[in-house]
Amino acid sequence: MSEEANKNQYSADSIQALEGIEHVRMRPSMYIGDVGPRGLHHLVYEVVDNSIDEAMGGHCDTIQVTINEDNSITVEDNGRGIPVDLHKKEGVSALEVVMTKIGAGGKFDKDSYKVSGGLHGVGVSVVNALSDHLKATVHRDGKVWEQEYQRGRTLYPVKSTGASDKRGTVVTFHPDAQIFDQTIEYNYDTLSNRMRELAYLNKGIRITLTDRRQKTKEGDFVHEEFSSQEGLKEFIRFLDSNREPLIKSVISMEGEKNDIPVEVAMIYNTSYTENLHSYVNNINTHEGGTHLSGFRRGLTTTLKKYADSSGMLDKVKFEVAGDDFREGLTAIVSVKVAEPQFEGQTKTKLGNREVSAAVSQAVSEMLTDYLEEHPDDARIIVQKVILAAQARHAATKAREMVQRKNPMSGGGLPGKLADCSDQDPQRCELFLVEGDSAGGTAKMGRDRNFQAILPLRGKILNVEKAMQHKVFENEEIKNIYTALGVTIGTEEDSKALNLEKLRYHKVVIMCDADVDGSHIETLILTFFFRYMRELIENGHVYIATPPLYLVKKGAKKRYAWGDKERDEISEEFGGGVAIQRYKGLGEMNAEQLWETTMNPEGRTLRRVTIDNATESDRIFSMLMGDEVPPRREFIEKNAVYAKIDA
Ligand code: 0RA
Repeated sequence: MSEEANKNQYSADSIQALEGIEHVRMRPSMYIGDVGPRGLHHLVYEVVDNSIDEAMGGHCDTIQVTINEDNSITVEDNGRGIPVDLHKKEGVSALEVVMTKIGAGGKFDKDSYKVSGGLHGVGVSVVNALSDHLKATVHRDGKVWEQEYQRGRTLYPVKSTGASDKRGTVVTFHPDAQIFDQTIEYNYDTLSNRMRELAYLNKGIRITLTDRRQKTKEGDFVHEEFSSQEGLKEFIRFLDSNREPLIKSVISMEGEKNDIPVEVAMIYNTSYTENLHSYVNNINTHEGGTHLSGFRRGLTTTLKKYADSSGMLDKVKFEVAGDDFREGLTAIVSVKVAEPQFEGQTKTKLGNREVSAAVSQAVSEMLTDYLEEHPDDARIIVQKVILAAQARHAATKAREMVQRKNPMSGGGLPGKLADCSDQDPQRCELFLVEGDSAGGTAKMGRDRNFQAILPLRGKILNVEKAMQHKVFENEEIKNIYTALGVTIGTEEDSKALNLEKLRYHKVVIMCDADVDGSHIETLILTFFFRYMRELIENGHVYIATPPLYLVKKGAKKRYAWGDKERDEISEEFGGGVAIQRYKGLGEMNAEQLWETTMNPEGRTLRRVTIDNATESDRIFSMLMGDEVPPRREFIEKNAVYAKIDA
């Protein structure tokens, strides 16, 4: 191509590219979900996914992720390097096309096996458009090539800057504060959890994470390395590290059915909770979908067939149903789908019909073999299933009690509930308050138009260690169901929560700001997590944050939520202040509680989110399980809050 033609072509295409970039910058949420912390971290996943693809194609084995001092991120791999030669159709370097053409990423490399890609699979050009600066460096064919960009626009054509004996791609980007106006600060734990997860999901790849903003006691940068030889098998052991296994080893399989790669790993433990995690193209499908229903079906039919033929069900008088096969089960299903259709509220539910049968068949084959080869384990599993069925029948009775007492079915509201007068759930708030005395203060301090109070007595039941029927028989828990107006069981799913008649759209947990309070808060959260997860997923659950101190000098008074704030106020007041430390809600009078914690004008409510269900599950099983030492350490670090968005 002559230089002139090249130029013309370049300008025509570059106009299109700019339109794409402008669109991304105008509507970033369409591409990355949101512009809060979630979207911010999504940028990293998007870039890492490209390297994962390269690794899955067998071209690289190491991906290094670095959080730099200025919150820019560097992702480096030792793959083939993004091609830098002329892209015939576009008339510029292929590197430039990948980096600037919105939508080019996925279609670029047709021949290679390409199924990964971020949640929206949008490609690195979107990251570029949303970064105030990005630099791409490619080591390829003995040379180093680079190009830099500002808000998605090239700063200069791709150039070679010297020789190189390496291979690979390095991308460094700095998120644009004009787009991410809440924060551009990366959270180490969030990235660490995701990199660990990716290492388990893609065995054999080494992923390192370095935080150049933080140093360890030894003076090194905070750093972790993740790699897994056994993949999902190891992931299961990690997830269940705080639970007691019921069978000796993790059951696992890996294969391809109807061109769909399927990987499954599972184990039974002695707990009563079902713990299923599913992934499509490395994306956690929180809302499940066809792969998960395929797994359930395969599991149920295979176990049922085995149980029937073994004669173990002969003397069982009650019906054994689907749910019973999953009590104490921890499982991961991971599939790769070429054109995934994501549905559901958060677009994390797989819709592709063909996947269901593929997973179901894979699970049946895997499990049939396992049961035949491990008759002892098979017996233990079937026994557990029978016990679960028995408990479920007891629970059904207890649950019917919960439902009968529901206000909509005429049973009346709990006596301890101080309800609000407004009838519109959208405006109404329910405060769950620890103890009768704080409950009394809250009743006096609230705005009774839209705020209701439900005092809970002392420590509520630890649902992590209780069988289902015990949970439904528990007074405090029954009160929560009744007050909220939610019922259990829909046509589709006997365990699903029915939120149609939810009476309050904000459910606020209000506990003392001390160790006991945080324990109670964790117990309540555990209950919501295990029994009312939809309530959390729909954004209805909040945590109140009462102040820790009252700083006073003469007529001046201010509340403080931390030591630093306390000292700052004290300094502002010129010293000589009186400081009151609030040990509990009960020490505040009604007016103070209103002012600081309940009044929508000045309070801080933290919405509880499940941004990582896998990690939340592990944490709840640790916090509430049998093993005391890790729990103590964890509560002391107060990291429960790490799972909660401000
Ligand atoms: C397409 C073709 C080739 C490499 C890549 C894509 C590639 C992309 C990324 C993104 C991050 N790291 C990457 N590494 C490689 C190379 C084709 C060839 O060399 O024949």
